[in-house]
Amino acid sequence: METCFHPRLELIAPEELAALQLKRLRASVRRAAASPHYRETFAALGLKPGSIKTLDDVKRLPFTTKADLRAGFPNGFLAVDRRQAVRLHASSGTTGAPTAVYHSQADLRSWTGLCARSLFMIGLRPEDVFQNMVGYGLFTGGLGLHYGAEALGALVIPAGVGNSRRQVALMRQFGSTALHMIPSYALKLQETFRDMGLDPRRHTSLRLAVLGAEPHSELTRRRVEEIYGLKAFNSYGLSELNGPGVAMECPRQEGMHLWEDAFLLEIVNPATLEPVAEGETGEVVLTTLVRQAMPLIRYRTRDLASILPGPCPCGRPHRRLSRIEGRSDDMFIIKGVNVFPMQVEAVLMAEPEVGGNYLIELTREGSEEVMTVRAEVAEQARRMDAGKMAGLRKRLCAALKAEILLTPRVELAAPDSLPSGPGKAQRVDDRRRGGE
Ligand code: DLL
Repeated sequence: METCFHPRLELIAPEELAALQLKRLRASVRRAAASPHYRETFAALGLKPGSIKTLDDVKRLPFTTKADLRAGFPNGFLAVDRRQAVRLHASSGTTGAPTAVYHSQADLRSWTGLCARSLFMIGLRPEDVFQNMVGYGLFTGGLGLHYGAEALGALVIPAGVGNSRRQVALMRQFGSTALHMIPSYALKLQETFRDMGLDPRRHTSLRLAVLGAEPHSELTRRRVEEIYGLKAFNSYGLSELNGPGVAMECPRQEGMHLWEDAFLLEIVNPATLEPVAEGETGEVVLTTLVRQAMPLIRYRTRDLASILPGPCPCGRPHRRLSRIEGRSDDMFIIKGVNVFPMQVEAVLMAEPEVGGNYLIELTREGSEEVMTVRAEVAEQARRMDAGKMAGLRKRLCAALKAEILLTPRVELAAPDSLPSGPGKAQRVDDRRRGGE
């Protein structure tokens, strides 16, 4: 089992990191060429794996998309004998064909190492009690950080999702000090504390939280920190690239260190696929450097982010990703204007009288497209009078107009009245075409 703090890899000198990346890239491309997908793609391009001589040569390699993974389902990307694969994670396939990701023993060891390293970085220690409140199973959030926290030596409670009263009871019975949660659920769970007559700040021993798996703003992080009285850290990953453990914030809370000894990072313009200028937002593209069962070359994540300029004061040379600003495929266009749900969230969370849950509805009235933002008010604003309510609506309309350049309808709803579940929040309900 790898240890949790790797000064050799975490504090590696930039030129040594580049040399390691090149060595690993060359090996990864050779391994990938054993899979049916890359064998065919490389052959079609006349590309010999041995011809990769510099890190810049990665640009000669083809991109890989979710559509490729679907077309290759189930075994098109498998680069080893099936018997060497010991774990499968897969997307559900409810919104399209499923995708499958295989892991070998060595892959699980290195994924666990990356998760343990990420958790150690934010201050998790063997004396901590880590309550893992995300989904186990095909979803990678649960098992990924579970094994990472165990490897680090913390006591892990595999609580899984939902059953909020039980979650609160577990926190209190076992003195949980650290939580792993999806941010929308973190906001939701405060209602359960309230219903149970408990204050998370006074009636728990919490000090750390890992928030990930869905986009959230800085203001949402601050709300979670305030509610629970802890430090919350942004954690990024995706099933195709293992899951959590791809990038995590360090205690500075200024961007997420992407583990560049395990992933080669590019940020490209999603339209031209050319690299963006330093500091500019683009699509995150990642190449696995150590994965064996299923290497992925230049995987287009669809996630939009930028690289924060300059070195991090923590000393880690691994470059820092900004918050994920949205996905190139969750942007919607209304009345010709491009809108990301995160822009709406940032406006809503800046208003203390707005609660944690909201929904954007897109409908059509005759030939007119209508955008309605339905937001729950915060518990303390439940009994707001009609005048105050109208004032809040007006403020939100104006702030949204300034942010997204069109004026949506705003409807305020009672606390805990909009649909919500323990999994990733669905923020947009687009009913403009036949209930899509
Ligand atoms: O959500 C893996 C994960 C689990 C990451 C737990 C962190 C914590 P998928 O279900 O494949 O895997 O979804 C991956 O979720 O492409 C992003 O669009 C989004 N996402 C993940 N983490 C963040 C984050 C897991 N910190 C997709 N901020 C990714 C914004 C995130 N979006």
